[in-house]
Amino acid sequence: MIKLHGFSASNYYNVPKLALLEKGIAFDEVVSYTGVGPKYKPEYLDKSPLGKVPALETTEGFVSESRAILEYIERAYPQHSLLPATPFGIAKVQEFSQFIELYFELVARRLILNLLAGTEPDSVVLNEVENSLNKAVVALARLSTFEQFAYGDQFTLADIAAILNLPIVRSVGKKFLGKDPLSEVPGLDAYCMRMEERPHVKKIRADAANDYPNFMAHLKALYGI
Ligand SMILES: N[C@@H](CCC(=O)N[C@@H](CS)C(=O)NCC(=O)O)C(=O)O
Repeated sequence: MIKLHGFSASNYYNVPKLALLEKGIAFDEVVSYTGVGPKYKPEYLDKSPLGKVPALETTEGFVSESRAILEYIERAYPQHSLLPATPFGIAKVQEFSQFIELYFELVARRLILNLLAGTEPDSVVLNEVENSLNKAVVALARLSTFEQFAYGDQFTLADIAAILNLPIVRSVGKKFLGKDPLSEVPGLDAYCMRMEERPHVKKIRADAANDYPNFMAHLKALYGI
């Protein structure tokens, strides 16, 4: 059986985890936190060269990088496809997913350490994050109306990208920018609430909440934060 290495409080780990759940593929979970190095799981670097979470263990070997893992899962297990049927539809889903990751997740992530450690961000970084998020918010409304799904009329990888990567943007916005920038995107709040009703999304959230104290204890033990 395939094994997913990582931890449930990680949004990146949850990307392939939600895909596997939605597709009905059996898998085992192997807990591995971040901070791999001499003091913690040095052998994990053989699974994921930068020590990042997630990594997927297959019968042929390990695959790291959530995007590559999704590609493997879709091709190895075509049932309950999470991609549209046409090349154009597939490209649009990938476009949306990449947009969310590059212009929202990776931008908000610049403040994740401040969020976790409860420290004040550097004002230059904060300003850059705010400007980038404001631009991305305007652009997101051009990519999707969020009337039903993020793209098209079926649940796809675009929804997985949105559901799992946008909460960090809301958290960073509320904590450091004095507002939730995403609530300015027409239809997005209602869409997110609908997605939270999906049974597998509820499981992802419950697993994340259960794992959070363990993840924080791990960070404290390893880095003292
Ligand atoms: N590009 C990677 C990013 C994964 C990532 O950044 N994961 C975080 C956990 S949410 C991590 O492992 N961080 C530890 C580190 O960057 O050293 C992917 O898509 O899988």
